Parts: sequence; C-alpha cells; structure tokens
Amino acid sequence: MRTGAQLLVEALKANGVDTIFGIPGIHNLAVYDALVDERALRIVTTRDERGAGHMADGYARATGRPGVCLTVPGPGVTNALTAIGEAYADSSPVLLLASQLPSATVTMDREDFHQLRDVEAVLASVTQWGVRPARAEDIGQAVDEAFRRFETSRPRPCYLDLPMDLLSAKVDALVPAPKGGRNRGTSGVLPVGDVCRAVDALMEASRPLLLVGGGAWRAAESLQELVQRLSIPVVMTSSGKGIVPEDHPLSLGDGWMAHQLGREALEQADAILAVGVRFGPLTTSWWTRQISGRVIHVDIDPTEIGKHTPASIGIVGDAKQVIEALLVQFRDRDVGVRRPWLDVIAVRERRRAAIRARAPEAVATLEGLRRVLPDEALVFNDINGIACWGAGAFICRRPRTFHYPIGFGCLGFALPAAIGARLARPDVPVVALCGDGGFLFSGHELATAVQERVPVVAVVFNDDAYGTIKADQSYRYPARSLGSDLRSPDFVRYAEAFGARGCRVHSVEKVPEAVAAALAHDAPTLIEAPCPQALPPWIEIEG
Ligand SMILES: Cc1ncc(C[n+]2csc(CCOP(=O)(O)OP(=O)(O)O)c2C)c(N)n1
Ligand SMILES: [Mg+2]
Repeated sequence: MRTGAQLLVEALKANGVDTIFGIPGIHNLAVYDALVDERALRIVTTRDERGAGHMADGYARATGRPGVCLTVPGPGVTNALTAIGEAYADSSPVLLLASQLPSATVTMDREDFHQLRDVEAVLASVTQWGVRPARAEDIGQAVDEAFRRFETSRPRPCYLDLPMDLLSAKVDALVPAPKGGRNRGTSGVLPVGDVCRAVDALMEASRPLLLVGGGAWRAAESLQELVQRLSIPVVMTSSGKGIVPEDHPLSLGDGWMAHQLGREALEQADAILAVGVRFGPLTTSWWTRQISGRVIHVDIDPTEIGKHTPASIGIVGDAKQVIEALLVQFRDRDVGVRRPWLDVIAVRERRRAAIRARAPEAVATLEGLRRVLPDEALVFNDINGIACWGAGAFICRRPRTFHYPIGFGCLGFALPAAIGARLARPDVPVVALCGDGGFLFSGHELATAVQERVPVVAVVFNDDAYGTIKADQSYRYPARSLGSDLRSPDFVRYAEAFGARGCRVHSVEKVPEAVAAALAHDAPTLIEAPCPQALPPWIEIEG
C-alpha cells in the first residue's frame, strides 16, 4: 500500500522527472512527505509560485524534457498562472501539479480557504490539457497522460489538480509503465503525397525560402543538410534562433520589427517551407507581410497550419520526421548545383548596420557577450533595452541557446528561468539579461539561487526606469511622461543581502568582461550596469 502522493512521485520518476520546483502548503504536504526519503527527486523551494513556473520552464528549455512545478490551490495557482501562460505561449512543456481542497469541497462554492472557483476555467487558457483525478488510483495514469501529450503533440503545459484527500489516501495501484519510445507526431505516419508535393514545389521554385521556428529544434541537423543541399536561404524566428547557425552563409538570421531586414525575403520568395513556426507578430511584422509564394507548412499542431497565413501544402507531423522524409527524396533526386537567389550576407550586413545605427551600445554589448560566452551557453532575456536588440545582434550557433519570453512577453521571466536552466544543466554557463524594472518582478529568486547553490549570472541594466516604455511614451506622447520612472535600489547591496555576489560596472562596454569574470565563480552573481538608451526596436522611424 502506498499513498496517492507516493504514487504521484513514483509516476513522475518513471517519466524521468528529477526536479520539482514548488512551495509547500497545507494541501500538498503529503507530496513533500513522499519526497522526504526520495533521493532521485530534488525539490527546489522557490519564493513564489511564479518563480517555480518559470524555473520549470527554464528547465524544460535547457533540457528538452518537461519541467514540473508544485503549488497550493487558489493563490498558488494564480501566482503560477503568468509563468504557465508564458510557457503556453512559447510551447514549453511544463507540468503544473496544483494541489486542491478535499474532493467533496472542490465543486461546492464554500469560499473555503484557498478555494479558487472554477479552477479548470482559469487554467484552460494557459494549458493544453489537465485533469482532476477522481480516485487516488488514477494519479499515475494522469501523470502518464500528461507526458504522453508532451511527447506526441505541441508541448504546451498540462496540469493535474490533485485533491488533498487523494494525496493522502492509501492505494493499491501499480505505477503504469511509461510507454517508452513513443513516436513523436500525431499519427507517426506521414502523408507521402504531401511530402512529394512539397518536394516538387521546392524543386520548381526559383526563389525558395526556409522559415524556421522554435518547433523545429529537434530537426536542426536535417534542416542544415536541407539548406546545404538546396542552397536555400533561411530565416529564423526568435525561438528558432541557431537551429541553423546564424553565421552560416545562407542564414538571414532573426531580427524583429524595426530591424526586420531579411524578413522581406518572405515577400520575395515564391515558395516557403515553414517548419515549426506560427507566423506570429514578430515574424510577420504584425501580419503585414504580403506573402504570395506557395507556403508549405509543417507543424505538429494541426490547428496552426494555415491559421495566420494560408498554406498551399500542410503537413502535420514532427519536424524531424518530416524534414528527414523530405531529405530522403532530395537525396534520390538530382537537385543539380543550385545558387542562392538572394545575397544573404549583404542583407545580414545591412541589418547589422541598421541596428548598430539605432542602438550602438546595445549591439556592442551583445557582440561582446557573444565573444565571451561559448556557443553552448544559455542566455535568458527579459524584455528590456538590451535584450530587444538581441534578436538581431546576438549570433546563435546552436538551437535553443537564446530565450525570450517571446509569446506572452512577461517581465520577470529571465532570472527564474535561468535558475531552472542552470540547475538542469550545470555543464553550461547561464546568463540572464534583465532591466532594473523587470528584474524586480522576480529578483527575490536570488534567494533560491543562493540556497540551491546555482551559479547563475544576472546582468541588471539600470536606467531607473521602465526605459523602453518611457522611450516609447516620449516618442508617441512628447513631453507627457508618466508612470515609467523608477527609483531602483542599489542592486549590489540587494544581491549581497541574499548572500549572492554583487558587482557594478560603470560603463556598459565592461559588461562582457564582468560576465566572463563572474562565470569563473561557483556562486550566483548579479552585475549592475548602466542601461544604454535607444528608441526600442518596435518603433519604426522613417528613412
Ligand atoms: C508583466 C509585464 N508587465 C508590463 C510589461 C510592459 N513592459 C514591457 S518592457 C517594460 C519596461 C521594462 O523595464 P526594465 O526592465 O527596466 O527594462 P528597460 O526597458 O528599462 O531597459 C514594461 C513595463 C510587460 N512586458 N510585462
Ligand atoms: Mg530600466
């Protein structure tokens, strides 16, 4: 006999979980009890549930494996909601274990302690699936179902709503064996006809383009072969950065909004192979790009195909599987010697020059960081005066090494996500790039980094303002500034108060050097730096 909580822990372990980020409360103590003697599963206590959610997201981004967070009901769930919303928008597999009031109370409107009315409705907008098991015996299957979904469909968050009586109940259930070797992709069988039509369309095209999003990361090697074989220029989205090395001669790279040089290729192309990309606002300049070429859209999520941009050919499936199927055909055909139809490097250089003209210090800082960070280092960004230039200015050579809260855009993501990532990947340097405003949304998670000995490096670019918004405000409402000035703390003393290392550089050019020095220490470090001023990239200036 074991408790429902023990069954939960067994099922998590059977699915490869080794870390849970969370906060204890009266409703989930049975889970903590089940973890007391558990050596294979580490519990990381965070300073609010949002931190736990972002850490689980960072863990998932760094490993490709689902991240897990645990909360109390009610305020624990609503605190986690922002982080789960970011993971949802960015297709990051996070499992939220929300504990719950006793089964009998859940559906009664009793206004009980921690009661959140209609939690299913609250969570439905930020998760792909969730369940409240009816019996303790069902907990193992529920865990397994969540992992099955992560593996076989678009990896968006799932939740389990776990009533406290089920967690303490004694059960006789066996742990379901996880169904190993699952086939990614909805059916595992690809539509051969569509694959052939896609190959024909790409062969016939005179201006083919590859558009790569975050959903394509597992297909990186095959995509690189495809680029080489077809001499096809490639545009990457921010989530897809580095799937093809951005300094590859055929890479048009990434770049949002005002520095979207390269995205015009979407309009010039007569065939676009779009892989794991949702044609979101940054990719399509808020859906203003006039795309007239034939779109071959590959995505694991059938609802994505043709959603924002009509597709001539839609292929539902796992990116790796589909691209490999295309390659098999290209290897069999004589594709001849093809020349790229676009002077990719010239476009890239024009973009670099345009960004540099707009934000010279930000670009220099990002270039300096690139020089001191190895290719495998993971960079986590908030939305701020430096990070928003990173899309175009920070060259990635590996997939999933540069992370934005790109879909939902929430401040306070970078530090906790970086902590989760570094905890999961002690082998690589992890750096968070924050503004003074965004950092304080979750800066208290430095306490978690210190307690758990996670040597993450956070750079805080301080301009005593919600600076990018202040710049936007002064541009759109000249001399009518309100609400965007801040009186920020002394961040060095702030860091030291948590027991972290703190240091300050007085010019932004010194940031790369300070980061390199911080990486040599085995402790969390905060570097405070001045924040370069520039109009944010989403403001288009004429000329
Ligand atoms: C949760 C959340 N609230 C508000 C915003 C709006 N917002 C976007 S950037 C920004 C300013 C960020 O300030 P800071 O972190 O200091 O960076 P800076 O722009 O000054 O470089 C704000 C308030 C947001 N993106 N997310
Ligand atoms: Mg600021």
